[in-house]
Amino acid sequence: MDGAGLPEAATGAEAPVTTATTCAYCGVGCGVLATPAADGSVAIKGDPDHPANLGRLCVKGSALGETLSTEGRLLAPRINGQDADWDTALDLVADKFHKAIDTHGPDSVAFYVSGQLLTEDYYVANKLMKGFIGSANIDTNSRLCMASSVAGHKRAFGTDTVPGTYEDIEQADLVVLVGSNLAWCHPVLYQRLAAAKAANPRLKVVNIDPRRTATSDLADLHLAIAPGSDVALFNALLVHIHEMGAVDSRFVADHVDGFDGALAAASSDDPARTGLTEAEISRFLSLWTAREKVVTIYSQGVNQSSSGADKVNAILNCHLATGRIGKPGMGPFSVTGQPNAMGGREVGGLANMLANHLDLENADHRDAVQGFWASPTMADKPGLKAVDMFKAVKSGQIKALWVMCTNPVVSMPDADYVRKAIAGCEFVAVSDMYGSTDTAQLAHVALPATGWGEKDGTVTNSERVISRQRPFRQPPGQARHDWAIIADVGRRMGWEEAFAFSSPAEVFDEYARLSTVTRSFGRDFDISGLSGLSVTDYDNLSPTRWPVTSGKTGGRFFGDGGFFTASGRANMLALRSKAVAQAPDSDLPFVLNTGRVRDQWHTMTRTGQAARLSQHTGEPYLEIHPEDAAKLGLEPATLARLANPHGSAVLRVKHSDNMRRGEVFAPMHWTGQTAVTGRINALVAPVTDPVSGQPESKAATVAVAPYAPAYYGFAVSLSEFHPQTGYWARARVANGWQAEFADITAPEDWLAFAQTLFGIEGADVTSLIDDATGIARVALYKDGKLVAALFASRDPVAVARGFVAGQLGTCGRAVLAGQPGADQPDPGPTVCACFNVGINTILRGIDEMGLTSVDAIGEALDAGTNCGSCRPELSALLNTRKQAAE
Ligand SMILES: Nc1nc2c(c(=O)[nH]1)N[C@H]1C(S)=C(S)[C@@H](COP(=O)(O)OP(=O)(O)OC[C@H]3O[C@@H](n4cnc5c(=O)[nH]c(N)nc54)[C@H](O)[C@@H]3O)O[C@H]1N2
Ligand SMILES: Nc1nc2c(c(=O)[nH]1)N[C@H]1C(S)=C(S)[C@@H](COP(=O)(O)OP(=O)(O)OC[C@H]3O[C@@H](n4cnc5c(=O)[nH]c(N)nc54)[C@H](O)[C@@H]3O)O[C@H]1N2
Ligand code: SF4
Ligand SMILES: [Mo]
Repeated sequence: MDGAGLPEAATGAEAPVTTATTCAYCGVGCGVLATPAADGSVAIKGDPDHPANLGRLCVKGSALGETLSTEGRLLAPRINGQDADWDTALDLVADKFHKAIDTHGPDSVAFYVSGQLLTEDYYVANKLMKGFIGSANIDTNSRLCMASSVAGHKRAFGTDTVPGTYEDIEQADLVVLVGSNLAWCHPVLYQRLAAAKAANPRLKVVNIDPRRTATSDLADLHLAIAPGSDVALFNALLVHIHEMGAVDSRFVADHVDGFDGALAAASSDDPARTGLTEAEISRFLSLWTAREKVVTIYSQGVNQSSSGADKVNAILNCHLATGRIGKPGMGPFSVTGQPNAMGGREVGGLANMLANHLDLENADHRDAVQGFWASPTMADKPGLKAVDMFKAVKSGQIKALWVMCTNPVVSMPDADYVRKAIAGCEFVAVSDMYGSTDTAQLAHVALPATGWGEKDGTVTNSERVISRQRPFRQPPGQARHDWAIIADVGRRMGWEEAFAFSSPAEVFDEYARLSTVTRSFGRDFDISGLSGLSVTDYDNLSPTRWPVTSGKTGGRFFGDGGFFTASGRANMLALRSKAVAQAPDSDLPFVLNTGRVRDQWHTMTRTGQAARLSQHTGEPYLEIHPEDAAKLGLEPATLARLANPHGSAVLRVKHSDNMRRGEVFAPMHWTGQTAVTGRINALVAPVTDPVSGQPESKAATVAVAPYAPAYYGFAVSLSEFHPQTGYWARARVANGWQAEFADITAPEDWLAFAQTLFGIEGADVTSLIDDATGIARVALYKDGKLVAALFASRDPVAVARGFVAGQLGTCGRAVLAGQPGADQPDPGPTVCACFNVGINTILRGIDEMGLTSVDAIGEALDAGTNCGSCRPELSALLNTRKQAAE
């Protein structure tokens, strides 16, 4: 293949062709209709026929077409930073793995993979490591995400089974959201829930989260629980269920073990641990027992905890005791994060699992899979889990590491340690779409992978629905599919036949046929009915819920028992809440909670490209209660420095009475590329749940202090620029780039600073610099157009960001004012990213146009009428104004 091959923008340029595919982002798994146009742009719509979304999309999904630029894409393999051909690169990978295995054994190598791989990619990676290399050192970022739910499910049900479907959420009379910010993280499910609530006045929503979030807005009851104490709350619920006679004795007698022990342990727990008042707790308990149809949705506030698996089982205990599981409108519901988090669990992507929900520790299961694979060897013990894997990389035990489709230098806890570990490893291969991620930069061999829109395969969403991701454009340069890269390495390592796959359909067929072999074990995961699909059938596969056998397709699990333990009975576990693993003390007095923002996806390699998605939150921040902030002398919009023995960060201060005192929150998205001091995982200790090995990403302990810069700055430019200051954060704007920055010493010469910052030669410069007040404003013009501008002051820069960025490429004569003229009111920071409606516009609409509902705002200003992701914020703005008026 030709290294200089230029990406083709789209296939089928003559007549627009619409491809039905699945969203690249969250585990809701929405169907997307993509229509490439002749100019290379791609129109995106929700697929009305997909059961997950029925035509809806959130803001990230609807912006997918804006993230398809080939800028920054890896277009050819790279060896030590130099372009190479595929043969040389893959020979090198195969050779390094081979040598390590020959000299040090199979456990000296490792794969660290991802819930964003397609099922076909994941299947081939797992087969190569477990069946041919003969080690189980393959772990995935799902360890950071779903491992506690997997462990909880297995302990209770015998398998990792999600019993219900999305329709249960709509049919319920009570939906309890535990550690889930559904409004921002599973927005289409949130919209389905909001619509169900509007249609059914009996439906109540409880939200259990230490923070008040956009999701709390829909809740009839928000419980600001003490971090980590969920087990105590669900134990109190189990006791209450018993006291109120709400136990389903029949279901328990027929299908459940461990009831008495679980109740005894629950009775000895202390609900005061939750930090909630008795009245709050009893409101929750009575809602639960007054309604039969209860769905409990839980996510990372449950999983990412040193008691994550226990939290999961404490929730499952209550559903098992009441038999409220696997029936319409009832059940525990672990929502998955990544588009194929569920598929990865099915193929056995975790270090302690085997393919098809079989057990690595079970010799019969191993033999069956080995026989099917006709493989020379088989891993017979669990491999290293993510945190231990990177420890083994650091200690030198792992000699060759292959990272695929994940960015651990940013997303792993103790991220600075992980960066050092990878940098010091003898051999590192990284497969990614982009070459400059914090992790790919450390690779000896960087392998260009295809991305969404190019990839071809299947994913499974939170409700067990398998959907196709279909390609609608040519891969750029020499990018190849992940399954093909892995299979090619397998062949080069000597396993020609086992990795002779030539299409994703062939991989999928082998995977489905594995079910026909293993179904004798009677596990939940069985897709034998999908074996033998022709290539056309595979291409046309419509969304299908597993199991798929000759006798059964889809449905729920466990409504009539039928658990997958040896006895066929579910287990209730005896649990007691534990003290948090990381208790704050006088040196590290704050609990640091971390999570997501509405419009960014993880390490922002894709969402960071869409200017529209950066308008909602363009900079990393620290949410802190105003009283805590006042004690520390942290004014809004100043900067705070966080530190603990693992690392440090500098973040913009955001006062918020949504926070409990003593707790702070920061988003997880920023990286060495977007805000070097915003990499929050530098501060997250590698503390894990002892059962699941999942890191406690939600409860680090930190010290917080003002970061007192000599100046604050804000700049925009048509061309990309990287501030080299103590603090900076970059984001895209419609026409170029913006950056916030600050430093502890001020430049002596602002014009020279602007010159270095922007690197633009021969511009006409207009400036306004006052050394006495510390105010500096510099604008650069070329051919009569504004190409860059800089604003600095001793206090946080008070200019209208949107206005300044909007001046780029125009004559921009008024830019130095930093504000639009009186005739053009400043819309303020974006709330609705679809129609670019700012907060000031919305507040003016409420105050001056008398808009009193979210729908009225939509009618007057369009805000919230497309994807609906901002509707919770619109409603919060209405509430603020209502409260102010009272
Ligand atoms: N916009 C956006 N959406 C996404 C993603 C994204 O990057 N961006 N990522 C996807 C992925 S992979 C995932 S895993 C999901 C995650 O989806 P969520 O789990 O909903 O998101 P998080 O923000 O990580 O955390 C959820 C909440 O847990 C709360 N929490 C913290 N500690 C506790 C506790 O001890 N108890 C309780 N009850 N709550 C606690 C936090 O305050 C937070 O509001 O989102 C998916 N969707
Ligand atoms: N502090 C803190 N840390 C967290 C979390 C938290 O809540 N708090 N959440 C954790 C959770 S739940 C998750 S899921 C992780 C996510 O963390 P990561 O997986 O590290 O985040 P992503 O940015 O999604 O990384 C995906 C990478 O794969 C690349 N990529 C995209 N598509 C493809 C493809 O098809 N093939 C290949 N080879 N590469 C591709 C992208 O460019 C990107 O570099 O973060 C975890 N870390
Ligand atoms: S809710 Fe949004 S991010 Fe999640 S799958 Fe649907 S469109 Fe994609
Ligand atoms: Mo996740």
